[in-house]
Amino acid sequence: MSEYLSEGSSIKAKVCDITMIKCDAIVNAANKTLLGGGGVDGAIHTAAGPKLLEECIALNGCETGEAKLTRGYNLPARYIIHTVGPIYSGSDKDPVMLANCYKNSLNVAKQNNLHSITFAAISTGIYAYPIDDAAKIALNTIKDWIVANKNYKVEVLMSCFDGKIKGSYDKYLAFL
Ligand code: AR6
Repeated sequence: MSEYLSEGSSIKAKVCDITMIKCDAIVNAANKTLLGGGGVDGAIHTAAGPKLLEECIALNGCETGEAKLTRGYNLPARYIIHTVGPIYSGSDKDPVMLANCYKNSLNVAKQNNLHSITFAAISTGIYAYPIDDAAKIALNTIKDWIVANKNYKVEVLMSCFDGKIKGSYDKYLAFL
């Protein structure tokens, strides 16, 4: 398995269902309402239970590229970081917005002293971001964050729903 290691922090990719992962926080690919939806967002709400929606309602939505924290409720993960990816349009703003999702999610993790973080592949499903481009942006952004936050250790897992997604991550992990 390819893995990036730097002074106690790490990034790796695994085929798994993110709702089954025990860690400090999983990162959800939400929408601006934060009120649930399809894809991984729907799976997380179903697995976490109805109290998650109650907490999400009180958050009053989330802008694209930003990130907000809730408890994990019935999930094995303690917390959920909800971020909103860009709807892929091919514009110059897409990569910036997608990078902001990863950066701001890690900032929220650090602010809350969370060290093991599992990311869904933000925007690569319903929001149609090409997986290869999204994987490259995700990994470079996370690596840059790790380097810029050297004295804060994080163990990052990229949750891949299938082997094709893992293949994209592994390809770029080898070159970080
Ligand atoms: N575990 C891990 N990854 C998953 C799971 C799972 N259980 N289920 C899906 N994926 P998507 P988006 C992968 O569509 O593109 C929602 O309706 C999936 O294969 O969930 O950011 C929201 O409410 C894909 O690689 O999120 C928004 O309206 C990745 O998760 C919209 O979809 C993200 O796919 C967000 O679209």
